[in-house]
Amino acid sequence: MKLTTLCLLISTTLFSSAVALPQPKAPWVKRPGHYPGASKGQVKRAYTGTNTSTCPVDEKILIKAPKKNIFMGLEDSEAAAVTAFLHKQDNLNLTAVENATSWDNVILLVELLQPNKSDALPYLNSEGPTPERYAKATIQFQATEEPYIQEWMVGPLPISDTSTLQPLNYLYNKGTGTQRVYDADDDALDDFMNKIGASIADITLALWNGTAMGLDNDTMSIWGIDPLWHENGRIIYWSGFWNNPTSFYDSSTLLPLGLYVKTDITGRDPSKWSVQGWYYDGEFYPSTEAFRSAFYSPGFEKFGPNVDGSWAHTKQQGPELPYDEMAPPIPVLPQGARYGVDIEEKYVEWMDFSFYISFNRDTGMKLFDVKYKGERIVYEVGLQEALAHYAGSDPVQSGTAYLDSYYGFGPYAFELVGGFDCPSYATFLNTSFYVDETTHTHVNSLCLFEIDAGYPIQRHSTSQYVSVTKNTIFTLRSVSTVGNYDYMFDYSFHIDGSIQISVRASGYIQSAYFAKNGDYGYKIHDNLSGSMHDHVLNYKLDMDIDGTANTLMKTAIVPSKESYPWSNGQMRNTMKLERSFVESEDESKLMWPANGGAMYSVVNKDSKNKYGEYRGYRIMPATGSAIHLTVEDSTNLQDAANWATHHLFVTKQKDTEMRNAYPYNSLDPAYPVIDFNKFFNGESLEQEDIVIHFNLGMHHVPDTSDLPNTVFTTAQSALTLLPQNYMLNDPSVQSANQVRIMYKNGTVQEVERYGVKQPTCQVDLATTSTNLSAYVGDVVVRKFPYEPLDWYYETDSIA
Ligand SMILES: *[C@@H]1O[C@H](CO)[C@@H](O)[C@H](O)[C@H]1NC(C)=O
Ligand SMILES: *[C@@H]1O[C@H](CO)[C@@H](O)[C@H](O)[C@H]1NC(C)=O
Ligand SMILES: *[C@@H]1O[C@H](CO)[C@@H](O)[C@H](O)[C@H]1NC(C)=O
Ligand SMILES: *[C@@H]1O[C@H](CO)[C@@H](O)[C@H](O)[C@H]1NC(C)=O
Ligand SMILES: *[C@@H]1O[C@H](CO)[C@@H](O)[C@H](O)[C@H]1NC(C)=O
Ligand SMILES: *[C@@H]1O[C@H](CO)[C@@H](O)[C@H](O)[C@H]1NC(C)=O
Ligand SMILES: *[C@@H]1O[C@H](CO)[C@@H](O)[C@H](O)[C@H]1NC(C)=O
Ligand SMILES: *[C@@H]1O[C@H](CO)[C@@H](O)[C@H](O)[C@H]1NC(C)=O
Ligand SMILES: *[C@@H]1O[C@H](CO)[C@@H](O)[C@H](O)[C@H]1NC(C)=O
Ligand SMILES: *[C@@H]1O[C@H](CO)[C@@H](O)[C@H](O)[C@H]1NC(C)=O
Ligand SMILES: [Cu+2]
Repeated sequence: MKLTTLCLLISTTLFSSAVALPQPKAPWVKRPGHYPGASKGQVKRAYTGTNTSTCPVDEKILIKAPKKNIFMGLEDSEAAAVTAFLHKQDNLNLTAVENATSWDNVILLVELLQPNKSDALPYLNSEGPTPERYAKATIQFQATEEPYIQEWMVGPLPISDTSTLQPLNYLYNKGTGTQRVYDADDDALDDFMNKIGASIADITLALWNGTAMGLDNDTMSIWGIDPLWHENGRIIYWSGFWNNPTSFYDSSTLLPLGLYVKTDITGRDPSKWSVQGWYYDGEFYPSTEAFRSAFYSPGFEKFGPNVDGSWAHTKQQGPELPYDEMAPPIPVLPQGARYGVDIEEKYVEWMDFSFYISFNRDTGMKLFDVKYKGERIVYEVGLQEALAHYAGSDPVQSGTAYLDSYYGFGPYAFELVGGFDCPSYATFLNTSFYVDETTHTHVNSLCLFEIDAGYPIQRHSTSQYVSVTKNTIFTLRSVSTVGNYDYMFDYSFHIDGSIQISVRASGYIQSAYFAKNGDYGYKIHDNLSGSMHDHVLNYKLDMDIDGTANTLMKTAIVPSKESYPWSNGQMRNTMKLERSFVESEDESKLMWPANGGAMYSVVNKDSKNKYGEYRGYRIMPATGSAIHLTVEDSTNLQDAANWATHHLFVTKQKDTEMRNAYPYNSLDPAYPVIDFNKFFNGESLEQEDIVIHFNLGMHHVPDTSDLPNTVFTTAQSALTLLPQNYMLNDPSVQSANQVRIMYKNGTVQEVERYGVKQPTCQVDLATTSTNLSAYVGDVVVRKFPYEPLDWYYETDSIA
């Protein structure tokens, strides 16, 4: 399918007539080598300037989506109408967020309720009506001794006399969309922790010449585990002392001090909260008095702090690299964008691919209705949850297992930096999310771009010819900075029909104090341990290969002993293929086999190619190492993240199993609102609408190279969807951006460019680079009361 729906071409460049100039000789510029004794370096400057016309680099192709994007999210006005509707419901007893205390009921979220596949698919196939629109509202009820979160369904939209408010339960296998909240009183908790800090100020001053007691001149902070522990019916919060950064650099997670306090914060009356003990250098002290008396006893060993400094700062430092004052290579679009975008509908077409983008608070971007050559291959693909499970000798590292959709990937998908995060010529799209009765818009927070892979997709040489095909990749990218970490999410499309789904992590590690932590991390700075942890990021992948009746096929590659009619009665040690199918949910929790010894693919058994093989898409672990959570039966997580136990899973698609994780599961891990294990009830998976749930991630054992920030090189993981017997050949042969050079006895006889001309126009790089002074951050619009014209700038971060 070409860009058939093309309706408008915008060009921002002017064309002038071409003038042929004499070709200058390539000059050589003499430069000194950087190292003593190095020979004089030479830089070759090549000019190919034969055409003074300006390249149409800014040309974009605007297209119109074939259908309205029913997955995109609520319009500002819809979210405002739903918010107002909720405030009118007396039984909800809501207080406007701006006036609410921790004892008032508040709206946490108003968002589009993702339509059921059973309604969306007929619509996409033009066999059914537009699904009715509903909003999902998340409300925190806290005007009570036992606060809880409850999910509601509001609709149909637009709000009218027929719109209703109903509890939203069908998505939640706990039975109801409700979750107890055990930390509603966060301001009171801050006060409580500050009092604890004050109670041992003599010790913090003696140890580190500072305090953590809520004063402006504090030099330390106290924070700790997530999720909270539920210990014999009590709510336990372990927290640690951390030095504060001394500049704007966000280095707080690199500055642990090695002192930890255990508190019981059960219930809503802070006067009943208590200190349960202290931990320092391998010793547990059951009370503040016990800790103080040990501290003032002779022989108490005191260790130094971790102190902020340039070692923790991401600025240029150290000797300059050779030639590094020069600009590195930059890509340009010599003839404008080669993809079409419907900006309103967030619909994209590139080469033979098309897809819709959706965006939500919990998990950021998702793709729907991904088609290749006009046929749907993916109904839905997107992140479900991201786990960072730590371990350590101290209770804070040991007790930490972040489930990041609690914080949300949407709210932290900040504006991307043109020329750094994405090529400056990328198409940037905005995203929006609802928080505190406002809609925040992150401008330029998704980017779409084509780029050369840096290596060809095909080549072959003989004594007569060489043929090589360019490898151009089309990528959709977003980055979410959830606290200390920056997750970069990519969906990359390739001209061989494959799609790569990847995640990379950078930003600050969460580190540990070094004392007694050698079994849990490398020592990476004066008093610092790198705190080992597993990142496990779960994705839902709902492929539809030639319809929804699909099966997961396994082609195992196994060693074997065989005798053949021609082997003269001898057994030969060899290998062979073993084909099988994942038959039911009783056998659908899967591991990638050792030595890459099996290929899994989604096939339709009713759809064979002309050679009798099933047409399908293979699911292949790509960059990095495919992992699952190392910790077995995690004490921190209990049943909150049962999707982390294996590499991949297959389940039968159900409207009631839209998402396999719930953002507030971590509030009560033993009683999760969505328990992924309950998806497995023995149902047949043969020729059913199946869903793959796969994990990306890495075992992260930070070393000195994680300072000041982790680099994407170490922390990345990907999975590739590859056509397998899907077409009758490799479709990249369709690309005209290949060359065949015929030669004989050292003489070129023919250069076949398949009609593609080498661009010769001029690019003024000054006009193509991003104006970084125009970076803006978040744009916020109030919903209650709705004030669309009175917007303002405000950027959130997890503090
Ligand atoms: C918050 O309270 C103030 C003072 O009572 C009131 O004027 C204002 O309207 C309230 N805000 C909202 C959004 O209800
Ligand atoms: C409604 O909420 C207020 C606090 O905003 C609380 O004082 C009151 O008791 C609540 N009413 C009911 C009926 O729960
Ligand atoms: C989606 O499907 C479920 C299960 O059949 C049903 O209970 C629910 O009402 C449907 N949701 C909408 C928005 O139609
Ligand atoms: C302790 O901190 C105070 C205030 O920040 C500072 O003036 C003083 O020099 C520090 N003392 C030492 C020994 O570092
Ligand atoms: C910090 O501020 C408090 C109260 O203003 C003061 O008593 C204390 O001396 C200050 N500490 C330092 C180290 O300056
Ligand atoms: C801890 O850090 C201090 C400086 O802050 C240093 O003097 C001390 O040697 C360090 N201790 C260890 C065990 O590295
Ligand atoms: C993104 O939002 C900004 C600010 O509201 C607006 O000016 C711009 O046109 C939007 N861009 C797109 C591609 O929608
Ligand atoms: C091959 O090229 C060389 C040098 O150009 C020439 O001398 C020779 O005759 C050529 N051989 C044939 C078979 O064309
Ligand atoms: C010069 O570049 C322009 C713009 O790309 C192109 O249209 C034109 O054909 C080029 N002229 C020559 C002589 O290559
Ligand atoms: C870059 O953006 C800033 C802020 O919007 C603006 O003031 C400036 O004129 C822009 N510079 C150029 C070269 O467009
Ligand atoms: Cu990490």
